Amino acid sequence: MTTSATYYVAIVNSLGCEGESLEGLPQDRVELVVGDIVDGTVVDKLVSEHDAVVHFAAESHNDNSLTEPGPFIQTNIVGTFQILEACRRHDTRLHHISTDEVYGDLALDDPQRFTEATPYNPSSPYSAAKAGSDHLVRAWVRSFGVRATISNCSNNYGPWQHVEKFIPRQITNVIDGERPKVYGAGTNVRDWIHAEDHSSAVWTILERGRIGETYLIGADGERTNLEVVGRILEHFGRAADDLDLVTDRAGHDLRYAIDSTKLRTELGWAPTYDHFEEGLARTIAWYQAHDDWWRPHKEATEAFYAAKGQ
Ligand code: TDX
Repeated sequence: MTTSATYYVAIVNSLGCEGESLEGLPQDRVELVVGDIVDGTVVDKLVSEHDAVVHFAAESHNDNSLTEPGPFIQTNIVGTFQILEACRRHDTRLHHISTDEVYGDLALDDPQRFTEATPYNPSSPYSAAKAGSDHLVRAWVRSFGVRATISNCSNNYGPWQHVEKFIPRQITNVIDGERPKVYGAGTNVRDWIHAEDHSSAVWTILERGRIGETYLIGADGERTNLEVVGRILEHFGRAADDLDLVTDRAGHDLRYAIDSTKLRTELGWAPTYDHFEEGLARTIAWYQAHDDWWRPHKEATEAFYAAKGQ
C-alpha cells in the first residue's frame, strides 16, 4: 500500500459471505480475489504484486474450534506459513493480526492486564492456533529478516460481524423476539473495542510501527457478558434479566484485559469510540437496518448452538 496507488485486495475463503461486505467500497481501489490462504500459488502471486500485506485472514470463532479444530490449524497456521514464505520471497512488508487470547485468561479480580511481556498461555484450539501463527511470524523475522509487525487485539464489535459472535447474536436474537443466550453465569469479562478503532490502530502500526515489534490494541472496554446483554435489552425496552443462561463453553476463558500503553505512547494512537454504550447503540441500529445481510446466516447459526444446548 502506498499513498500514490492505494490498492486493497481482499482474499476470502470460497465459502465466505465477505464479498457482500465489500459493497459500497470504491471499486477502483478494491479487487476481490476468492481463494484460500492455504493455497501457496494464489498467495504468492498476490504478495508479489503488492508492497504490504495486512494478514487478517483467520478462523476466528472459539465455539467453532471446539466443534471442528482442523480448519483452525490449516487457516491460522498453514495459511500464515504461506503468507510468510511469500513475504520472504518478495521482501514484502507484513502486518500480522492476532488476538489477546494468546495470553490465556485473567482472574476476575486480577489488577493486572495483558501487556506485550505477558507469557503465552492459550486455552482453546483457536487461541492455540493463533499463538502458533504469532510464533511463526517472530521466527521468520529473526531467521529470515521478514519485515513484520504483530498486533494482539481485544474483542471487536461493530457492523458486519457474523451473527455467530456474542454481540451480533444477542442483538439479532432480540430483534427476532428471542431471549439472549448467555453462557454459564454470564460473569466472564471481555474488553470491547470498536472494529474501526482496531483498524485505525493497525493502520498506525503499518505506517509507524517498528519492525519486529508487537503492539497490544485495546480501548479500556471491560464489561461482563451480563452487562453487555443488559445494555442490549435496555435499548429494546426489555428487562435486564429477560435472558437465558445456557450451557457454558468448554474451557471458557474468564477475563481478558488489554494494557495498550505501548501503542498509545510510542505511536500516538487513541480510540475514537471511547464510549462503549454509544458504539453499541450504533451497532444495534446497523443490524436493524441490515437484516438482508445477516438473516441468511441466522438460522444455521442458531441450529449449531441449539445442538450444543446453547
Ligand atoms: O451466545 C453466546 N453467549 C455467550 O455468553 C456467545 C456466542 C458467546 N458468549 C460469551 C463467550 C465469551 O465470554 O460471550 C463472550 C464473547 O464471546 P465471542 O463473541 O465468541 O468472543 P470470544 O470467544 O471472547 O473471542 C473473540 O474475541 C477475541 C473473537 O471471537 C476472537 O476471534 C478474538 O480473538
